[in-house]
Amino acid sequence: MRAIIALGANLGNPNENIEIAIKLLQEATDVIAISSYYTTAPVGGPAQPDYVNAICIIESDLPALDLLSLLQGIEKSMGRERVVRWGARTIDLDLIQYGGILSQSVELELPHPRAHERRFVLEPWLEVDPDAVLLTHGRIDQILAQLPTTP
Ligand code: A4P
Ligand code: MG
Repeated sequence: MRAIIALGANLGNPNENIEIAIKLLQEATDVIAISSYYTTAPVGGPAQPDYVNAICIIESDLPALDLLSLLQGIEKSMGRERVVRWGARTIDLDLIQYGGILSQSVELELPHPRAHERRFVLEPWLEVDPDAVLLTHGRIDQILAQLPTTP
């Protein structure tokens, strides 16, 4: 199944952190597309540096919770500490969508519940898949066209 992974970083060397996370993903899974890196203004949380965001599309047969654990393992190995919700981070790996899975548990919500309102997710995703559809909200080119320009 195809999984959409959103990467974000705004501490240390964000570009390098995204690059390392993608390398680790490539070692563990089948990465089939990588977007450009986007510099984005922080959304929510306390005052914090700008982010670098990107999207990877991977192909995986793992059960969804195992894929989430894999992403969290990469975060952990890169020294991510969870301190403040929506606060600055060395690396964040979110599972945006995985095949046709709909999940509403706290541990794993699929599709990601905030993806539809986030330019920093939708723009890089559109770049690597112009026909992408967010299961809960429809075509992402149309969602993006309706979003306000400042996130
Ligand atoms: N979880 C549930 N569903 C998922 C999912 N689909 N993918 C649970 C990943 N995790 C999921 O995540 C908290 C819990 O969410 C996990 O234990 C997992 O079981 P976290 O990564 O520990 O915490 P977080 O990332 O601080 O919280 P959250 O709610 O994921 O934050 P967001 O919504 O990802 O926002 N601005 C810009 N410009 N760019 C960014 O990348 N990122 C955030 C983080 C805020 N502002 C940003 C950016
Ligand atoms: Mg997260």
